This record gives sequence, C-alpha cells and structure tokens, in this order.
Amino acid sequence: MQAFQKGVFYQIYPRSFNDSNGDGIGDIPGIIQKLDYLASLGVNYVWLSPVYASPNVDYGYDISDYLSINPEYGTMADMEKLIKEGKKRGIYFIMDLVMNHTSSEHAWFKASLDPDSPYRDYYYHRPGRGKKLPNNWTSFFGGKAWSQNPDGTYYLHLFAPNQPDLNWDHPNMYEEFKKIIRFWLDKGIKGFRCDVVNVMSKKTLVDGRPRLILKGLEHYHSTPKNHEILRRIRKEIIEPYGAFLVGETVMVDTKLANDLLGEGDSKELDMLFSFEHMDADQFLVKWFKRSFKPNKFSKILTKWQQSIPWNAIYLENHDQPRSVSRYGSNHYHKESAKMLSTLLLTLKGSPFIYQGQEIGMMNVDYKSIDDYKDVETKNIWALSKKLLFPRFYRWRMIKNVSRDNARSPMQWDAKGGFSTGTPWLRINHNQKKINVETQTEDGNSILSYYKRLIKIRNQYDVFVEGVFKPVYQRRGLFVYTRETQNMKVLIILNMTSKYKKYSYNLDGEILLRNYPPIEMKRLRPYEALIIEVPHD
Ligand code: ISL
Ligand code: CA
Repeated sequence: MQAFQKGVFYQIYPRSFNDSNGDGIGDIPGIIQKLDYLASLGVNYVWLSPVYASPNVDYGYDISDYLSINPEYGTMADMEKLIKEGKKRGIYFIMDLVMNHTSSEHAWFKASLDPDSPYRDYYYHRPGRGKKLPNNWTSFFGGKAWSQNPDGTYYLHLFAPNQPDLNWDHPNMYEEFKKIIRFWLDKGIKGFRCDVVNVMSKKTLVDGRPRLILKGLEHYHSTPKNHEILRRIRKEIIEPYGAFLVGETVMVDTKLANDLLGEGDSKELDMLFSFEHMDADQFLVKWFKRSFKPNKFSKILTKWQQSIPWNAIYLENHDQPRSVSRYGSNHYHKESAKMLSTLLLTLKGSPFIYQGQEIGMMNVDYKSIDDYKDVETKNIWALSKKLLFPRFYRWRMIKNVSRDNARSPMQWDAKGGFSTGTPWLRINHNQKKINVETQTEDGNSILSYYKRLIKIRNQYDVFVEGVFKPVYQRRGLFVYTRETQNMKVLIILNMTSKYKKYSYNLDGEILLRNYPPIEMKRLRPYEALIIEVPHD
C-alpha cells in the first residue's frame, strides 16, 4: 500500500470554488480560506484543475506558461502559502499537468511560427495537400484538427485551435517537461493529474480511417512511444520524489488500463480515470444521451473493480454533468445523493469528490445559451446548427451534457457566497436549498452524511484493502462486499426510485444508512446501507 491509497481526494475547479476579492473569479486565497472546511470534510488530497498562466480559451487547459500562476488566481507566493497551509491540516495537493498541448499564446508556439526557429518542431506544422488539410483528422471538440498559420501552413490541434499539440518526438520535449515537473515537486506538490495522457505521442500523420468521431485516433491512441515516455517520466522524475501520477486516459479498456498502470520497471501511472462507466448512458458520443441503466452501470464498475488492482473512482468532474442529476433524482435528491456517495466511497480505489458533489449540487438551470461559457459547449451548439438538428434537441443536448453543469460557482450559503461581485459564470438558483452553510448545521444533510462516510472509510481498513466481490446486480440493485481477513462489509444500494423487494440477513452491525431504521423485506427509493457482516 502506498500512503495516498488511504486518502480521500477532492477536486477543485479553482475558477468556481471561492472568490476572495470580489472580481467574480475564484482564486487561490479563496481556496486557503476554505482549507478548514476541507479538513472538516475529511479530505487528504486536493487535485487542483490548472492554475497556470492561461488565456482561458479552455479555462486553464490552454497553458501559456507552466511555471507561473494565472494572475486572476493569485501569485506564486499565494500558491506556496496554499501548499504550506494545506500541509498544516494534513491536506496535500496534486496539480494538473497538460503535456499534450499548450496554449497558442505559449512562447514556444509563438516562436515556432517562424520556420527557422529552433522551436519550429516543438509542434506539428505542415503544409497543406494542395487545397486540402495535411490529413483528415478531427478534433475532440468537433471540427477539423488543423488550423492555418499566417504563412499558409497548418498546425495540429486535437482540441481547440488555441491548443496546438506538442511534438513528443522532439528531443527537447522530455527535458522541458522534466524541468516543469521538478519545479512543482520542489514546491511540495505530491503528484499530478495528467491530462489526456495516452494521446501524446503520434505515430504518423497519415489519414485516419473513416470514423464518426475522432478520425485519426488509431495513429495516436496509446502508442508504444507514449508508454515509453510515461515509463521514463515515472522512473526518472516522479519516483525519486516519492510522488504519484493519476492519468486521465481516454478510450481505454481494462487491458489497456493495466498496461498503463504497469508493474515494476514498466510502471507508468499509479491510477487512472477511465470513462467506460461514464459512457454507460450515451449513444456513440456523449451528446446523444440514452436513459440511465443502473444494471449496465454497475456491471461496468464491477468489471473494472475485478480487473484493475487500484483505480481512481469518480462519478463527477469538471467535464461531466452532476451525478445527482444524471444518476439520481430531483424528487429524492437527498436520498439519491447519499446513495451515490456510498457507492463512491466504498468501491476499491481512491475516491475523488468533485467540488459541490458533497452537498448534492445539480446541473445548472440556465435559460439561454448565452449563460454558457465553455468552448466545447459553444462549438457543439454551432456544429449541431450546421447539421440542422432541431433547436429543441440542441438545447436538450446542451442542458444535459454541457461541461458548465459542473462549473457553476460553488454554493457556500443561501445567497451563494461564492463572490461579493458578479460571478464569471452564473450561479445555479437552487442555492437557498443546496448550500454548505445550511447543510453544515443539519445533521441529516448530504454533507453530514459525507463526513460520516469518510470517517468510516478512515476507521476500517476494509474499505481500503478489502477485496471487492459482487453479490447481486439486477433490478437496479447493486450489492457487493469488501472483505479482509478481519472484517467483511456488505454494501446494499438501490439505484432506482422504486421500492424493491430484497431480503438480507441482519446479523451484523449497520455502519451507515441513508434512511431511518430498517425495513427488512424491501429497499426504499435510493436506499443505501453499509453493514458489517460475519465472515462466512
Ligand atoms: O469532455 C470531453 C469532450 O467531449 C472529454 O472528451 C474531454 O475532452 C477529455 O476527457 C479530455 O479532457 C481534458 O482535456 C481537455 C480539457 O478541455 C478537459 O477539461 C480536460 O479534462 C483538453 O485539455
Ligand atoms: Ca478573485
């Protein structure tokens, strides 16, 4: 076991967490003000979405200087203070590391526009093929993966045009990132969440085969060279610091995940964010939703639990809709949010709570496309218009799927409490009911439940070390055990809004439940129980 495996993780999206100076933008001093809150919740590690200098086309995922702090968020001194103040409370930080691309405002990219610059090959600049683009690849955000330079050549970008892809075949690239990674590790960072870490190395730039989305994928997805790079980073840079890496890995199955985790000399990542469970309610692409099928969902989770020794467990992040809106219910808001938290914190792996999840924040209630800020949302809105999708359908796609669902400001009190000014992104107007202050005072709130759950996870090793075993996963019920030599717990989850017949033997002690006393023969809507049971 490594130290981090005992910990509970919390993701902060700094822009929307807490604004200390009233400019409407969350900032680092704002995070410092909330460290006591995070400690009271029981969090040990915080993943900070990017806080580096950035023109904010993709809100920090377009980095213009890896060694400086975005002035909107504060100064380097603020960052150092955050690390120091966190440590006093037993809270450690991991930063976001984007190695696939930079901002087009990065000094490397600007220099690379000159064909004679030593930085030219830091990126993929290519001439067109006559009137055609260098190849047929398409981007993650929709549209072509190439944009034109002032001199008429093109550059590759798998994401927005302002996010040019770096060329990992360049001999300097590794050395550049070695400096960057060490710079932050020297400041006391414990590790990194590595953005789209399995598409960095491109094998070739020839045309991709026909596909509905992401044409070109087969030429850059988890290439042998990509594995090599990660192994080297891990061995030479990360390990000497005793730090760890969490990879965001796109389109991986369990076999590939195991390759990316690796063992011994071939170790790459310590854990990864996989997407298969997130894809369970979508049809081909995330914008086409189909209804949520709990059985499908729990079967995918089970497969991952059984195939991967240790993984990052998450139901939400800054790219995903809110879990209570997606897998739970408005009507059973409290019950379903608690049920989902029980799932998150009792599976095997490192649980990641996304800011606001601990109070059951919901998808945004925006009424107009102008309320949205996310580049991907805007792209899809425009693209779906071009494709002549009916307006009501386009709006529904945005409502259900937009990344801004997760990015609306954190709801601290009945007035919002995020900022004394006008928030950069509109707040969700259910803050009167769903906020930290109210839920802190209410012993029966979602927040109080999270606190108890985290205490229990810390108290019994079985939640960290215990073997996962599925017991029953039909009719929308997900029942499993975690077991060590000394202890066995049974987790019973009703993932539906219906009453369900289910009998269980109550020989053991109930460690936690989200309803008042037990009904033996049936489960209530979204009921969740953790029971200590005798060994077989
Ligand atoms: O939300 C998605 C687009 O439909 C995902 O596919 C997402 O783009 C993918 O998971 C990569 O995400 C990461 O890199 C992006 C950034 O926009 C996301 O916020 C980040 O999590 C580019 O850096
Ligand atoms: Ca601010």
